[in-house]
Amino acid sequence: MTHMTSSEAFVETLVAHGVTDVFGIVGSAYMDALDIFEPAGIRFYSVAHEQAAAHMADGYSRVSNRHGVCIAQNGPGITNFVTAIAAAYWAHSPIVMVTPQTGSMGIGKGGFQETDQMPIFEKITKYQVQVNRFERIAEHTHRAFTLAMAERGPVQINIPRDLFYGEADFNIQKPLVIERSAGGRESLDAAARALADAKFPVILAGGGVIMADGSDPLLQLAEFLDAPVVNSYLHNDSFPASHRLSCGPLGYQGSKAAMHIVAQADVILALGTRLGPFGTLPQHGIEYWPENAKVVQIDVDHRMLGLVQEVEVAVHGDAAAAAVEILGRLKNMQVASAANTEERLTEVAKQKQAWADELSGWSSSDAVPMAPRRALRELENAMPEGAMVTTDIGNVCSVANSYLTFDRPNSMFAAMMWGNCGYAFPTAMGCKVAAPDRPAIAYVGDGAWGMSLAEVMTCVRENIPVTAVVFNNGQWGAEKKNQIDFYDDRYVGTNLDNPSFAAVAEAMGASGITVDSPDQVGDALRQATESGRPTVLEVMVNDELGEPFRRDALNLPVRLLGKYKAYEA
Ligand SMILES: Cc1ncc(C[n+]2csc(CCOP(=O)(O)OP(=O)(O)O)c2C)c(N)n1
Ligand SMILES: [Mg+2]
Repeated sequence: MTHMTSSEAFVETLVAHGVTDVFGIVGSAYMDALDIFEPAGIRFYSVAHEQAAAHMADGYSRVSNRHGVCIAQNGPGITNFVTAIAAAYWAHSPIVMVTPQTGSMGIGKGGFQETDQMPIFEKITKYQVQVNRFERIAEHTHRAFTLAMAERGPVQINIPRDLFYGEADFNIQKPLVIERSAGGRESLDAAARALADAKFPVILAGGGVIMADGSDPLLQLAEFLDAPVVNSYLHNDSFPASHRLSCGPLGYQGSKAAMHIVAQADVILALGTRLGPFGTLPQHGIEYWPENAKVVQIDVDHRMLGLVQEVEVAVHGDAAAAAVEILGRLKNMQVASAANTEERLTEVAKQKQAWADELSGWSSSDAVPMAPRRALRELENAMPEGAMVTTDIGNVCSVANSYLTFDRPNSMFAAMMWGNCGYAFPTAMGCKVAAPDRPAIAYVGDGAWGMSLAEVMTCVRENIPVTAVVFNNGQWGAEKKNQIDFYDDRYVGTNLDNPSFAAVAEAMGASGITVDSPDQVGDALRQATESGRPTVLEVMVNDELGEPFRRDALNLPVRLLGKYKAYEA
């Protein structure tokens, strides 16, 4: 026990948990703690909007597997976090969100900047705690850090602002690391049995593989079985793309090779994935999910087991540890698929080649301004070594899924199932802070860029050299596609009239580059990522749009009232 103030105890707990970077906007509610961040070895990154601070914490934690921390002023500063915390929840990011609150003597009186800050985050956090006495600030903060990592998601520590003041004897605990197990013995046995008996096993590698640092065990298991590996939706970095067994991602704008291969599986090992409903929807007109295949699902969160798909075997375990255990068992078993390895590998190679050829055919337009697919192909070809790519929500960003290939984990950071426009740029900023030696590149549509561009100022001020690739097609394209397909080309709110985003970037003190022809793209990307400066690379593309997100979820309009009759399909 050491005698200190509660602000000191709070900051010392951050230090004990290895915190070196915190994202937020200054506020009087926590200024007493903020004042000693610097001598504590903590850098405070001041952003333009609190949503960006939480996205930065998200990117930071996703790339580094460390906690991301964000903080803001009570009331409006905290409510500005909501969208980003929801995104982090679905990305399983261990974020500690510190939410100073109205002072404890004023709570409930409707004073300044007061709202009940706990219910707002109830459904998008793994754990919430309100500090009830200043003497408990270190204990509660420690608990929040522990559970953010153990349950893999955002947690909230709510601190009435007066509780940053006070003196007491505090115990600053060191981090409690809770080891994950491989799963129960019987379910691991059953998993190995199912894989040993499989004639065409396919591994579906999810985000859990990356979070568990399981690349190596997965590789060994896949190679032992010679089993093709497909990535779960938006986790294109869960298995090395250049590997002979890699087939690419399932889901929206994914790889046809992956789909045709998974369709042939009699056993699917779903490793570290909840098998989200969005990731197995039909694509490219292919109903690829093999309804009769046995599914062996491994997830560290038991609530995800069997949630979306009926599964034959459910293993409640860590993806890496479970892969090791299963491989150990398989080595002592008769493996049925060993009898047809050559056939299976030939089929995998054939499907991969067919998809590569088809995609190249789709990506060969010489149009100026560019066809989006050509732009995406040029970017893919020029992608720098070790790049971290974040992707936003929009038509071009979604089509990018076919053109994002990685050989190392922790390289792709999509908006995942929250699907919010405005995710990619601040998330890339957080990635860059966590991994300054790797290029950070955000793919963003021009509509979504309007939500993001204020943070270019943050990049300049805080020296965060991120490259934003802005696909300028003059439209909120993904939604316009729905108006084209379902609403007879009635464009309401989907056309954009943009300024020069490169010029806007220059005015903010960053670099701005505009390209409109395919031969300029590679050089521009290299220039941007090698410059060491925050850069907005504005890519002028034509208005071509890929298949919509949710054709399955829209109906043709029916109008019953006479005055709306002309608005029928
Ligand atoms: C915060 C938020 N608002 C609205 C939407 C609905 N939405 C999905 S895609 C999209 C259009 C994106 O347009 P743009 O960023 O220009 O990319 P494009 O589709 O043109 O490639 C919109 C508005 C969303 N996903 N998130
Ligand atoms: Mg657009």
